[in-house]
Amino acid sequence: MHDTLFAKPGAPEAFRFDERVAEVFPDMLRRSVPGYGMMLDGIRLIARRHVRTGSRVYDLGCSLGAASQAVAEGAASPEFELIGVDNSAAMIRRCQQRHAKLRPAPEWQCADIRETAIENASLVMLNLTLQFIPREQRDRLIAAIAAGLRPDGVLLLSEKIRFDDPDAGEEMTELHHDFKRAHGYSDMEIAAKREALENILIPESMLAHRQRLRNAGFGHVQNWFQCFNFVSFLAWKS
Ligand code: GEK
Repeated sequence: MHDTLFAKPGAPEAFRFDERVAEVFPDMLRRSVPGYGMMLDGIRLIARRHVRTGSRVYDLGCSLGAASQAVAEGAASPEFELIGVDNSAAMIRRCQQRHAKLRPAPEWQCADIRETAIENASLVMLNLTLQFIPREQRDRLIAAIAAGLRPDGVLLLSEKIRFDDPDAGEEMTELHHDFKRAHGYSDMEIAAKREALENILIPESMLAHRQRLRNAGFGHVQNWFQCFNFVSFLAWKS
C-alpha cells in the first residue's frame, strides 16, 4: 500500500509505529531508506556465513519481519531459533500473518527489546532500531547483546547517522531528501515526516557508535554498508 501518511496538510503528530504506519511500512522503507534492499541482501549473505546450528538469531525491532525473512532465506540450514521482537502490536500481528510459511518458524514477540534476554546468539540484528531507543539507554542494550552473543557471534547494527562535519551532514541530508523526492515524496511530506520524527529518531555519529561497540567488548567493528546518511556495521568480539 502506498505511503501517503504525511501528504495531508496540517501539523503532523509525533511518529508512532501504529496500524497506519504498519499498513504502508514496506512502501515507506523502500522510498525513505536509501539502500534498504541492499541491507537485506547483505543480511542474507551475513546469515549464510554466521548463523550456527543450534544457536539463536534475534531480530530486535523486527517491524514486518523483513530482516528475519532474509536470515531464514540466507542461512545454510534451518536448524536454529529465530526470534523477532517488536513492541508494536500492529507490526507483530502482521508478522504472524505474513510469515506463516517461513522456516524456521520465527517466534514473534510483542515486547520491549530493552527487556529481551539475549542468549546463545550467533547473530543479533538491530536493523534501524537503536536510533529509536533513548540515547542514555543504548550502552546497556549493546552490553546485554554483547553478553548474550556466543564467542563467534556477530551483531548487525544499521542506523541513520549524523555527521560531525556540518557541511558533510547538510550534503548527506540533501542527498537523502533528493532520494525521497526521486521516489515521489513532496517537499511538504519530507518536512512533515522530519518534524514528526524529531526527538523520536535520534541519530548519532559513526564515531559514537564505534566507541559504544568497542566499550561493550566488540574488538572488531566494520561498516559494511553506507548510502548517504545510512550505515550498517558488523561487529564481533574476537
Ligand atoms: C526492518 N528492522 O525492516 N522495543 C521493541 N521494538 C521497538 C522499540 C522497543 N523499545 N523501539 C522501537 N521499536 C526493521 C525496521 S523500524 C525502522 C525497523 C524504521 C520498533 C518499532 O516498533 C519499529 O517497528 C522498529 O523498531 C523500527 O529490517 O521505521 O525506520
